[in-house]
Amino acid sequence: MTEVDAAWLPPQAWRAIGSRRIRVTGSGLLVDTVAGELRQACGRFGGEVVRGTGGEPCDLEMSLGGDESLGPEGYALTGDDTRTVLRAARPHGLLHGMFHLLRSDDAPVHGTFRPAVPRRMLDHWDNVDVHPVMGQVERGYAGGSLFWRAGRPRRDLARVTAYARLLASCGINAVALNNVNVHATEAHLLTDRLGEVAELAGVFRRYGIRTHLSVSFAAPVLHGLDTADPLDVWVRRWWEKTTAQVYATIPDFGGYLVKADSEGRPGPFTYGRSHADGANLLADVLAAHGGVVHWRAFVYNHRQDWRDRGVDRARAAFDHFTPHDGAFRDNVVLQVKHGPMDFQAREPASPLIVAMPETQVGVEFQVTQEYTGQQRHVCYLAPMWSALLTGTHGPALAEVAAEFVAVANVGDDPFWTGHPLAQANLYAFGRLAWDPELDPAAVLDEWAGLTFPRAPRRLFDALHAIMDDSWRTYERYTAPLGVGFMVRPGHHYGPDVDGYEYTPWGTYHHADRDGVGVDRTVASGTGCAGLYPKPWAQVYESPDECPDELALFFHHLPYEHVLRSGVTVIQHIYDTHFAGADEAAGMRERWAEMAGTVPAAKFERVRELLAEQVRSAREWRDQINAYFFRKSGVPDAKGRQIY
Ligand code: GCV
Repeated sequence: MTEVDAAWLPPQAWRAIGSRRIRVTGSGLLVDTVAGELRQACGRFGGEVVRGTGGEPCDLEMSLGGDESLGPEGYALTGDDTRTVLRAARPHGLLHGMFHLLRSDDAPVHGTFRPAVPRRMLDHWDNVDVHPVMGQVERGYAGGSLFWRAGRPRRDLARVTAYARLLASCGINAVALNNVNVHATEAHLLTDRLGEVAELAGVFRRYGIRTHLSVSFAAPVLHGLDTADPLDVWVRRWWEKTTAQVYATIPDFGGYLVKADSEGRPGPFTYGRSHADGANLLADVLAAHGGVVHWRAFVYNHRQDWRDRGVDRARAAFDHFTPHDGAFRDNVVLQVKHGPMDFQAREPASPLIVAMPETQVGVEFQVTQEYTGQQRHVCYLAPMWSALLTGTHGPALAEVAAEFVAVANVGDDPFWTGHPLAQANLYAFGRLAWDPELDPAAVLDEWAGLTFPRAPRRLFDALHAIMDDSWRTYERYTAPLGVGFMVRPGHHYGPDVDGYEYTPWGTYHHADRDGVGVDRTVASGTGCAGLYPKPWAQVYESPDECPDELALFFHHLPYEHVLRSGVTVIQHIYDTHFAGADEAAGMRERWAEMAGTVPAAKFERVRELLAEQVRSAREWRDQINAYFFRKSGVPDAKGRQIY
């Protein structure tokens, strides 16, 4: 069996902390986890762990009893070159503090640290059975599930433990185990297969991570009732009884995640009920046990007529949910994808996120790279998330989000994420969810420092050169100016400009001989621009003020329209596609120079995948350029080859 990669927690990353004399005081499961981790590190690097108070002072003191204002997960670090003191009000704070010391590699740290939001969650789209189209993990690009294989639990608890440890170290504290598309077999996880969930929850618990489950809104019907109507008394009783059993088995169970009335999933619309009715039923039932319901807002018409330009998928979630602001219980988290469409490489923020002041809103990101290279392309996503969180081209999502959620990118691949460099996206999601103000390049430094301890400086320089701007590189060679999609329907890999143009999915670019883009203005289009608060509604409405990055998301523009950059739309398309493909080739060259600086298997995997990225980027370049040259008839001002 191939050895599993240690990702960002290799033994060497523990060298500094493992050579200290450490006192750990306090008790409880998480304190034991901390002490256990430290004992292992000290066993390797010559340090020592002492438990309890009294005795000789230690050079690292970890204790409970810190200021209550630190909250359930915060911690305070003080000390000098010789002695460090870590205090927390609760054991979870000690766990986070320990990992902080690890990533700061023994440099003195001072300060108090608390997460920006109380829940930082990963959603797994893992199936129990292998789905005939979607496989073991829906939109998974890293092999099979860590939890199930071909209908049975894997019970590789050592691997799940290593995973839980990785997640805890970057600040994740909740996971949903199974796909939001809950099929027949998976519906049993809530009932007669609950034991499998309990086993996994036991592992995650040791790292301060609560376990949640995706459930089907039609679960009562799947288990014998003739309705799932949220206002039906028997339906409520069914959920009460089922949920009581869940908590009897898993006392710290997190709650339910629901995709309802979305892409064919069952939901309250079947019974003429609202999404507030549906979510509140589950919320009430869970509230009795301290649980929450994550209710997804990804509700749109996936059977629309492409001829009808009045229907706009980008408005759908806003139109469905804003009338219900204030109607959801306090333990409902409305989980909204970061953009109004579907995890494209470039979208504006979803207008819904900033339009629900009376609702707990969770922002959903996609760490799995469905539309961003499928873990065959290097695409470091932290700069994209950071821009959305801090509001580079729109409202700052971090200012309104009650929590952050992301779709996981791991599998049973020896490198966890298929592409070894995609590990950085998982790490970065956790870190930005903890602190959305972090600089993505600094997060990359942390990840690289932990992953490649004591590697030569030139490796870190190369990783920055390859990864820092890789999201923009990916954007350059794929769909231009925020128009989105242009991928192969179904699997979503590689270019197919018109692949979705005449389909019912609501994902169009409207290119014709004169121009391209979707008119979402209030003046002449779908009105989506007007759903944003000031100043963004006006900014997006005006083709002259709209950021170039979103120009074709909000406007149908003539090819000769001059962008804010001073370049025409058509020339921008040519220039960025030539540049993006060249940049991908540059990444491959830079990595080739790194032979010998990283373990051979990791080097080789990245080398192979970069070859595929270069091939794919060229294909994107040539198909997009050829398509728009043929549509517009406008030649490239620089006379480069277009087919
Ligand atoms: C889990 C997109 C993906 C689907 C996914 C869906 C969702 O449409 O292609 O695979 O389903 O989003 O987020 O529910």
